Amino acid sequence: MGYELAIGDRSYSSWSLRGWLVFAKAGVPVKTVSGRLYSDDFKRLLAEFAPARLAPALRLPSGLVIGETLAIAETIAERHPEAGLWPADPDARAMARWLASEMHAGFTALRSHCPMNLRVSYLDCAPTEAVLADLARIESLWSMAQTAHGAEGPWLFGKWSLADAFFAPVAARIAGYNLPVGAEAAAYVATWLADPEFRAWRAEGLSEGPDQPFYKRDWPTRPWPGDARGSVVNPS
Ligand SMILES: N[C@@H](CCC(=O)N[C@@H](CS)C(=O)NCC(=O)O)C(=O)O
Repeated sequence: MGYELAIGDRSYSSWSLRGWLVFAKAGVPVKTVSGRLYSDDFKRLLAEFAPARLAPALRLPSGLVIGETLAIAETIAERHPEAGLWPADPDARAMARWLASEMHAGFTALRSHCPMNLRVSYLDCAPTEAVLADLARIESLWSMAQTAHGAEGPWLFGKWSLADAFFAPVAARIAGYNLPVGAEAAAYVATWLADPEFRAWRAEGLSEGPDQPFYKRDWPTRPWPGDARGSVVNPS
């Protein structure tokens, strides 16, 4: 038996995206089992992963079930050191753990005003002061990481790391809700929009059935800001 990961809608479940990226970026095979959020099927699916109670939930080859994305990420990093999921440099690794943890625990204004929705992009979501404050904090964390450790590539610590997994849905929100960010942050968002694994996840989510009414907003929309070939039309 290999790894089995329970996930929610690919279009809406930001934590499922993070959990799945851990495997996709590590190149570790995983069987994903998905259900649509708010459905009885989803409740039945998660019941099979009890006592974990939210998506993503991971069943290890031993049969042990693990809940919480941060624990899943740490577990796979520990079991597959060859994948280099955390930065090799100890200072960079400490900072990457900080960023992932701060994302896991915070940014509630952004998360509630702009729930991840990979099916639509809004022109203007009327961000509140609290949302703008969350964005400013995120930009300062990204800038700190990239200034200190980002010289070797477009990710937060140069090479892709678990810190990036935790911020993938944030990048998707900045794109999806047309949130105002500076040039550095916009470039990081563009990196995610062009990322092959992110694009494959998003494409699969588009065919998972009708839109979930919970995520519908009345704001004006625009096309999703990434064209079919992966280049970014308008990252901000
Ligand atoms: N702290 C959890 C959050 C997981 C979470 O909120 N998952 C959502 C989907 S994105 C869920 O399962 N919602 C179903 C529910 O609330 O019943 C983690 O890090 O994994």
